[in-house]
Amino acid sequence: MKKINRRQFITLAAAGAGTAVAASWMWERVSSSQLSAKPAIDLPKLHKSNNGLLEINLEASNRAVKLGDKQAYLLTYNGQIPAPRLEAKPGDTVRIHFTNNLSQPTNLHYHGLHIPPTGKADNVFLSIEPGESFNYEFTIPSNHSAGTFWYHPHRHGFVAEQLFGGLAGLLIVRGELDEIPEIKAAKEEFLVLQDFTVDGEGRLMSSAHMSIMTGREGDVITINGDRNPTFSLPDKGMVRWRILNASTSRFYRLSLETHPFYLIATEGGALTAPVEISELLLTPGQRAEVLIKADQKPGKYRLLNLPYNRGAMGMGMMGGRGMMGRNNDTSTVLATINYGTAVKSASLPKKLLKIPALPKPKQVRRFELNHGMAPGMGMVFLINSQAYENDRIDTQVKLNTVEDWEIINTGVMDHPFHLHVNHFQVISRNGQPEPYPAWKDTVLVPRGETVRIRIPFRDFAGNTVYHCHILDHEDLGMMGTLAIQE
Ligand SMILES: [Cu+2]
Repeated sequence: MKKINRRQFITLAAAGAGTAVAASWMWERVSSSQLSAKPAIDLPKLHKSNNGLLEINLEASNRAVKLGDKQAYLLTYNGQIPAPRLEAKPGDTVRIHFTNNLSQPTNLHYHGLHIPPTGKADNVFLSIEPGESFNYEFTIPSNHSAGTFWYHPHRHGFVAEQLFGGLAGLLIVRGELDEIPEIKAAKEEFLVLQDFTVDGEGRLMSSAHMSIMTGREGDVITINGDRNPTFSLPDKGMVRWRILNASTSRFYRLSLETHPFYLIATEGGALTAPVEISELLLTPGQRAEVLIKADQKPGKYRLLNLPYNRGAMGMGMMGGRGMMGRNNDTSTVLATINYGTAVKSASLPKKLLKIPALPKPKQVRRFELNHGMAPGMGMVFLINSQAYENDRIDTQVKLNTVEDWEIINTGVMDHPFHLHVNHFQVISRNGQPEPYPAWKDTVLVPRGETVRIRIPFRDFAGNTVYHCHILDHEDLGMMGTLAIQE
């Protein structure tokens, strides 16, 4: 990884101090009388499938929770931040008895799962009203990839607000990747990255105060609901981190002091071989699995979030609070790594799993991402000059075909493009071939750039969506309906 130079160190130290001051000011005014209000429910944090069935009750509600070492009132699944982790295997049935005790309509999206977009499965067109229940049920295909998937609300118009309230949890599919000996031997950790903005009483800030156009970012970053948690690494051993960016809009550019990451899986599952990287950029919605070798001096190392500029609306164009660019020029410390007791030296796997090349398709479609003004609506975010409408089919494809989609960002901000139901491979960025194959469900399309992806539409017909995973942009129109036809 890159060495941090002296100037960056000073910036880092200053940023750390500033964050601490702001955070203590923000958290101080939580009164003790609120601590007993609506206690969090004490339910398991992990639910595993048993005899081919994963069955749970899941309740979305506003709860008092511990966020870092303070009290906050967030939107939760089963009273937990992050939501309980679900684990299943290919071939398992998943049954979720879902109750909406929020004050808004909601639903569940099973992000990254290759399951039907219809009925009681990954159906984002459902609207579950306040007080209503719905029984989700689907089967994970027996040939489904192992990987780090997740669940979160996807009721159009409320997605950003509900994610920002905390509604997100991991959904792990265990399979072939987990059986590779070197990976099996590694210590496994799950990192759910979220950011929050709450007022002095620990209550969520209303969206009116948020930078909706740029995409709201919280002042407090948490990993698994903690601020700057410590992870232990077995000395000379290896750790496997499974990282989810569950933030509404924030990008994370992760770097671990003096340690490279060995990337072994992206959103759709395993790579063909580990890829050494010094930094890991994760946009909202993206996941990555990395191995870290604890092969240096025992001690403490910091996991840093390096600056990243994802673009912003100009002041002249928008004006007002919250329309400004983000303060993205400083690094922050997200976690601390501590070497533990010595174990025997671990080695990296040489090979992972196969990724077949997809046939070059005849059908190439173009999707232009941009924004504009709509009469009566103000700023809207557009795909091919259109804002999302729920009764319009934007794209029709045939089941069991492969297509190339060329996604062109002509706007002033970066947009992570997400497709439901089917994984895809990135073919090229600005005409440059992708260096290694990978299965993905979310790809960053930086401003001014063009990304070509290749998608096999397999197994499931029905309507679903593609959209920007800066969820404020999605709610403000940057989504389209895809009809997959038999
Ligand atoms: Cu966007």
